Amino acid sequence: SVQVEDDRTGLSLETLKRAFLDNLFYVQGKSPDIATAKDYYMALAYTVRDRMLHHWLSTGQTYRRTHARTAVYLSAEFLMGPYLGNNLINLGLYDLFEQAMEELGLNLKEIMDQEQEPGLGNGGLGRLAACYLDSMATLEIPSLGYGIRYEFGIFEQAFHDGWQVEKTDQWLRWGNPWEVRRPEWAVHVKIGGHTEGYTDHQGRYQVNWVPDKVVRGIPYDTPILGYQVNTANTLRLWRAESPESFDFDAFNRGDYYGAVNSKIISENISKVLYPNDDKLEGKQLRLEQEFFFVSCSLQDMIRLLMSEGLPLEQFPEKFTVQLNDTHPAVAIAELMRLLVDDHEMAWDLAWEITQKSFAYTNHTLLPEALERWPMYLFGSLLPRHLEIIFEINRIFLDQVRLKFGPDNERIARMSLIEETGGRYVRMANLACVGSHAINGVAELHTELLKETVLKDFYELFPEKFVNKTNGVTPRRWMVLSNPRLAKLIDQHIGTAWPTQLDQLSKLEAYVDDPAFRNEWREIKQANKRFLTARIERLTGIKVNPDSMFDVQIKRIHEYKRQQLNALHIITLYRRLKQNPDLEITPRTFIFAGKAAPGYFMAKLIIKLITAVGDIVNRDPVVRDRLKVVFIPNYNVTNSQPIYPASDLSEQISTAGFEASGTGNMKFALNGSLTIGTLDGANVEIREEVGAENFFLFGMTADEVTALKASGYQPWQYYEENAELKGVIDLISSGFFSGGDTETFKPLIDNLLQQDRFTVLADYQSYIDCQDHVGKVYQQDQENWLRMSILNAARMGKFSSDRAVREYCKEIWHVDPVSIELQE
Ligand code: 26V
Repeated sequence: SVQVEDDRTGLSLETLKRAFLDNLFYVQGKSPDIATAKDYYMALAYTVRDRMLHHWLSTGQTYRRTHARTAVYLSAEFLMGPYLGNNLINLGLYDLFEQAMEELGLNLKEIMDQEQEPGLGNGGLGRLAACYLDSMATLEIPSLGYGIRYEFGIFEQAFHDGWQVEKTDQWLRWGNPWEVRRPEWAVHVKIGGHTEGYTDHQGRYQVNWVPDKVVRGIPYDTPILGYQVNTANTLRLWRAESPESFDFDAFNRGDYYGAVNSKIISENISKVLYPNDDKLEGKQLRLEQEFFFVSCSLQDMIRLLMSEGLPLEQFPEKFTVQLNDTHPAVAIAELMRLLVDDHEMAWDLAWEITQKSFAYTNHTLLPEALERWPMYLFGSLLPRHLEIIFEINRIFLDQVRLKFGPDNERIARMSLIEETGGRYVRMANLACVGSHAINGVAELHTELLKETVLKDFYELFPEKFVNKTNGVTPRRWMVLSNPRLAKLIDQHIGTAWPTQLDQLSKLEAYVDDPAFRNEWREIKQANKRFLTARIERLTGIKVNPDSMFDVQIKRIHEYKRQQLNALHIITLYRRLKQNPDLEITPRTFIFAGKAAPGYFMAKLIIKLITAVGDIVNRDPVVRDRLKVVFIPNYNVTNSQPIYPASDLSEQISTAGFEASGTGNMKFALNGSLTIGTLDGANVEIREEVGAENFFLFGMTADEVTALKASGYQPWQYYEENAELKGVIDLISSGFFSGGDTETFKPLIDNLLQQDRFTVLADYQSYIDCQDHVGKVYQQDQENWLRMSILNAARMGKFSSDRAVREYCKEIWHVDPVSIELQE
C-alpha cells in the first residue's frame, strides 16, 4: 500500500518541502513569488514547530500521569537566543532541513538569520537560565521555567559618534512562532491596598488582603527540547493584562477613559526588561514585575498540584524551586501568604513547606547589586507580605539570639529589615532564611560569599551552603555555532561528546597528529574569515584574518575592566609611534557589549574604545598591524560566530568581583586561549586545562583586599611607571578626542584617584603577560595550536549538564523521567 506521510510530522525530504510550502501558503498567506525572507522564516519555524508538538504533549502527559517531581527555575530573565537552529539541532533534523531548503533554492542559514531573538535577559544570569533549561531537557529532568514575557527585551545598541545609543527591542513585531498563549490558565495578582484582620468560623485570627488593583497574568508557553531525546519541557512566561471584570466595572460607570487607562497601567508590568545588571534602582515597577511573575507562578504550581489530586502539604515533594538570584525571592513571603491566608494552613507547617521548597543561587558579590527595597515602597505594594516578613524576622532573630546571645551588631546585620538610615527590606537575607540551600556559582565565589556578604548566614546555617560551578550547553555553544569543529571532533572521538563532554579528553590523543592539527588550524582560520566578513558588513572595518583575534565580549562594567584592555591597545600604539619598525604581533581587538543606559562610566569606556579605534585604525604608521573593532548590539545571535573565531579570550576582571563568568567557558571550549585573572571560574578553568595552557596575570582576590586595606594609591603606579604615564597622558591630552581634554577626564580622574577595581595596580602584570602572549602566538605557533587543542579537550567539566546533574543530586533530589511518544 502507498504510505502518505502526514504534512505535520513526516520527515522525508519531499514531505518537509511540501509542509514548508504549505505553511508559507496557509499560515503566511504567501506564494513563493511574493514571499519575503521573513515569510520563509515563519513558514520554516512552523514546519519545525509541528515536529515538536508530539514531544511536548507526550512530555506533559507523562509528567502528569507519573506525578513527576519537578524542578522549577524561577528567573526574571531568560536569555534564550534564537530558537530555530537550536531546535533543529536538538531534533537531529538540521542537515535534513538544510537539504530541503537547498532543493527549494533557499539557504537555511540565511533563513535562520531572520529570527529576532527573545532578548529577555541582561547577560550572564539570564543566559545561564537558558543553558540550564537546555540541559534539564536533555537530561530528561521534569522541569518548568517561569519568568516574564517582556514586550521589549534588552535594548538594541547603536552608535552615534562612537557613543552608545539605545533603541527599543521590538522582538514581537513579526510575531513569535514558538509560543502558545494559554488564556485558560490565567491567574489574578493583587497589588497595593491594605490588610484587615478577622476571626474565622473556627475562632482563628486570619488576615484578609484588600488590594487596590488586580492584574491578570496570562501564560505563554514555549517548548524546550532536549538533545536527541523525546523530552520537551516548558518555559512559561507571564504577560500582564487587565482583568476583564475590572474593565466592565469602569464601562458600566461610563468611565471609558478610566477603563482604557487602567488597562494600560496593568499592561505596563510586563512591558520592558530593566537593563541594569549592576545597580538596584528602587523602582516601583520593578518590584511589581518581580511580585507579578512570582505570584502567577506559585498560583500555577498550586493549580498543577491540585489537578493531580495531591494535597497542598505535598508541595515540596512535587516541586523544588530554584531562585535565580533574589529577583524572585519575594516568593518566600508569597508562598507563606498563599498557604496561611488563602488556604488557612498553620504558620509552622507553612514555614516548613516553604523552607523545604526553595533554594537560592547568588550571582554577585557587588554590594550595590544586592536588592533592598525601601520599606515604605514594599509595604505600599505588598502590605500583607511586609507583615509576613516581620513575622518571619521576629522568629528568625530569636533563633539568632539563641545561638549567638545578645550580639546586637550581628542581629542588626542579619535582620530582614535594614534600619541604618532609612528602612529597607533585604532580599538576600530573606532568601537565605527561607531556603534550604544557598549556592554560589564558582568555587572562589562560594568561598567569598561565606567570608564576606553572607558570612553571618554561613555561621548560622553552614549546612545550607554549597557550590555549583556554572556551565554552558555544548549544543548551542559548539554543535550549532561551530559546526566545522564539531564535525572534526565527531570524526575522531565519535558523537557522544555533546551530552558527555568529558569525552573531549579523547582529543588529547591527537594533539601531535599532524593531519588533525592541520584541520584544527584550518577550521579556526575559516571561522576567522567568516567573522572577518561579518565585521566588515556590520562596521565597515576590514580586518586581517591572519592577525590574532583578541576578544573581549561581555557587558561593559568597570569591574570587568575593558579599560585595562584599552590601556594595552594604547600601549602598543605608542610603541609603534615611537618605533614604527618595531616587530609586533598583528592583532585585531574585538569588543562587543552593552552598557546599562544609566551607567555613565561604562558608556564612557565604550566611547574610549571606539575613539582609540578611530585613531589606530587610520594611522598609517600602524600599517594595519593593530585594528580595533566594536561589534554593535551584542546578543546571543551576534555572539555565536565570535567564540569559534577567537584566538585570545579576555577574562580580566578584578579578582574577587566576577562571580563565575560563562563566556570564559565558551571561548575555551572553542579552542581559544585565555588571558585572565584568578577570578570566578577562571580559577577552575586553569586547574582543568593546566597552568601551562593559560595566560595568568594580576593580583589574587586576597592581594586586592590587602592592597585596599593598606590604603591603595593608584596615582603612585602612574608616577612610577613611565609607559603607563605615557598612556594616561596621551588620553588626557585629548589625542583620542579631537583635542578635547574634557571628554575622558572623568575616566582618568577616577583611575588616578579612586580606581576601585585596581586597574593601575594590575597594569604592568597585564602588559607583561600580553607581551608573552604575543610572542607565543607569533614565534611558537606549534605550541599555540597544541594549547588550543588541549584547552578544548579539557573543558568537560564546564558543560551545563554537569552543573544540572549536581543541582539534581545535591539540591533538588529530582530524577530523570524518560518520555515515550504517545499514540
Ligand atoms: C542584577 C540586578 C541588580 C538589581 C537590578 C536589576 C538586576 C538585574 C540583573 C542582575 C544580575 C546581575 C548578576 C549577574 O548577571 N551575575 C552574573 O551571573 C553569571 C551567571 O552566574 C556569572 O557568570 C557572572 O559572573 C555574574 O556577573
